[in-house]
Amino acid sequence: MQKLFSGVQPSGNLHIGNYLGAVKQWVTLQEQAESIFCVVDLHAITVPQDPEVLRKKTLEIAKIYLASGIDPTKSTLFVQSHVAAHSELAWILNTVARMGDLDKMTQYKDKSQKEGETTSIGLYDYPVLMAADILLYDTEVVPVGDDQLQHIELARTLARRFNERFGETFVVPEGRIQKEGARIMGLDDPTKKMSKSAPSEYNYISLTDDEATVLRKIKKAVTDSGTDITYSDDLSDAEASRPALRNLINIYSLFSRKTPGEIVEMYAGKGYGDFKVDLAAVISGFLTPFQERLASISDEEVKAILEAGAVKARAQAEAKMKQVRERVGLL
Ligand code: ATP
Ligand code: LTN
Repeated sequence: MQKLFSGVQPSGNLHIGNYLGAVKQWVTLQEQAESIFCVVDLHAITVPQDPEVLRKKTLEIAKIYLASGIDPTKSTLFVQSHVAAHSELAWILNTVARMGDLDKMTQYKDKSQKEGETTSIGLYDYPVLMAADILLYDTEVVPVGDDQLQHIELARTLARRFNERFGETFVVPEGRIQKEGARIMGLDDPTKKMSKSAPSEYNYISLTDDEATVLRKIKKAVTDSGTDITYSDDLSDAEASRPALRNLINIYSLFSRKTPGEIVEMYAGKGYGDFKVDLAAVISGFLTPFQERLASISDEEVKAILEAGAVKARAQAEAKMKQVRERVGLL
């Protein structure tokens, strides 16, 4: 079986972009691969977090994995900071990574622009920690949204460089992007990806939004000029491809299993109003039962699953670290 690893940060509210771009495909992939899903709390603290909120969010993300259909009898679920090897390997990989590698990272460039001089070293080093997450477990496939591809490229570079310098130690991993859902755009700005750190709540639909909130946000979502429902694959023509509507149709399609073509047909002769009310209903049709499952999982239950996951992960990670320490020459 192929080995798979992925993770989400316990920061902000998980939105439908995170679900459609990442977690949804994990549920299918866990049937075909030996899978590890991690709540990456050490990544979250690269920007300031309130300690109480961070603890709560960490449990919430794990519950979201479970409510989405991640099965702890098939996959390993754990919290990054519970396996110390992640930090240890990140340090060793820091001595293999180069400033030139990290200076190129667009996520760092974007995020550090906002914070200027106060940007943490952790934020700069974030991709090295991510490489450590992946390389510790001989990971072959890393399913993510397309914004993470550059980080996976770094993990590949570090694996190869380490192997060349110290002998074959790490598997060179591959990123895996799902075609649809790879990039859900912001509801208030279809030129940028939906993001949980967006300044306005009208940018995203959170997985915990109730029916009324979903309807309010969808009604407020920007649309392109024009009144009829069309969908074009020609992204080179901004006018024809109508990116705002295209994004809404994609969301509709992913939650309803109807193709964009079928959706366009359903709304022939109708306007944005009908379309938006139905879209909100389709989203809530997924979210309501999802939220019921989420509410039914107790803290105790999820903590026990995470503890068992950490025990499994620690054993694998420790075996790899033994090899790494020996290769590097640590006594
Ligand atoms: P932020 O935008 O605040 O940095 P985020 O929303 O990107 O956070 P992450 O924890 O960084 O959230 O990402 C979790 C997973 O969700 C990653 O695999 C990422 O690629 C995916 N993802 C994030 N945003 C989107 C999106 N708009 N569309 C599809 N996938 C997404
Ligand atoms: N940076 C990733 C989260 C992440 C991750 C990983 C994803 C941390 N470590 C290892 C896959 C594999 C993000 O989605 N923002």
